[in-house]
Amino acid sequence: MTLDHLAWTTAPHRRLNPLTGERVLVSPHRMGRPWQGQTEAVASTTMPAHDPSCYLCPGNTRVGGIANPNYDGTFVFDNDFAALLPDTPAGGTADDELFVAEAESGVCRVVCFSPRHDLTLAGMSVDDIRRVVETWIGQSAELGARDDVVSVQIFENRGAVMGCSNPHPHGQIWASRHLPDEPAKEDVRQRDYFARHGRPMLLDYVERELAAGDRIVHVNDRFVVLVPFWAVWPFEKMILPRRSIGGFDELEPADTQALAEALSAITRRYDALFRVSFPYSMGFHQKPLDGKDHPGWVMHAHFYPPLLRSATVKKFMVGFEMLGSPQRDLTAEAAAERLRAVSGEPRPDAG
Ligand code: H2U
Ligand code: ZN
Repeated sequence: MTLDHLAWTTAPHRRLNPLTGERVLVSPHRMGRPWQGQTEAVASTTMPAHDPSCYLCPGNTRVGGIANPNYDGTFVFDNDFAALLPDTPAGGTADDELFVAEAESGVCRVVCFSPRHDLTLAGMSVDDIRRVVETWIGQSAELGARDDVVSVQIFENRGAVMGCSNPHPHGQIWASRHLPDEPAKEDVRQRDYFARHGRPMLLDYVERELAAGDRIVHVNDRFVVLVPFWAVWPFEKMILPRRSIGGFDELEPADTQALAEALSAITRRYDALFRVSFPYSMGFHQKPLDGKDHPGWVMHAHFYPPLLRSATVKKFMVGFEMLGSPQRDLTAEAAAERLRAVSGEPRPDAG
């Protein structure tokens, strides 16, 4: 039996995330109340282009005593407080199924997106964002070539509400010996789908979404920005390629440019939604970098923003969500509609 479109826009239901096997409870009947769409004024602090107390600005000294160069594009350095260390001795518990631990090793880096302290991806030009993508490509290639690295996890935490300690535009890279749990789940599910259909899951998914249209937020000739059918966070989005690209090493120059354009559009729409510099955690999932073929893998970005109704009302994952499964009232389709309705143009105050 199929759940018709009308039912899933009005009646409580569960949606499956085919990438992870996890479900989200959707309760659209609770959205009966009219949409408020508040855009209360949030004190906007003007930031200097260079902050002498910022450890990421060019020429400044970091906590460990090392000075940043006077960089003028992107700048990458080894995290001074790395969560993973390259020289961890191998080992682990051998035969106790209740106390399982194994050594983990890796490399953690920080990527400054711009020398400008007061910019964000949304405020940067597409060409400058393209340089960030090129930096990710280079880092993924360099770290992925190591024998002791299988996973290169590229991500950005934005905004104090996401625990980001510094407004200077930057992201992180954690490269590790083992595939972490999220990409590991996606690996199993994409592998299984490919074995059964002979096509990558996410390529089929993108084609079906483009045909349906109601969860699409932005499209260019190489990438699609959408609110996934199984979105958990109110305004969760994904960037998906329109052809089979497994990882950063497979991006052609035109893909790089188009990915930068998609990143610009996604972040600008976020900022426009509640007229605030929108907080989120974002990151890319790509194939394991173990030198093997992963034909079922399609690289993609996830954007997980915590805001629910306004610049200050955030979603909490508590109660049933902690103990049962995540839940949302606003459907993915309604979220996509709101994101389409706002402009992807720069904010007037963007740098
Ligand atoms: P956030 O993206 O969560 O704000 O983290 C910034 C990173 O920068 C954080 O991982 C690192 C922290 O360890 N850092 C340095 O490597 N050197 C410094 O001087 C301060 C912060
Ligand atoms: Zn700075």
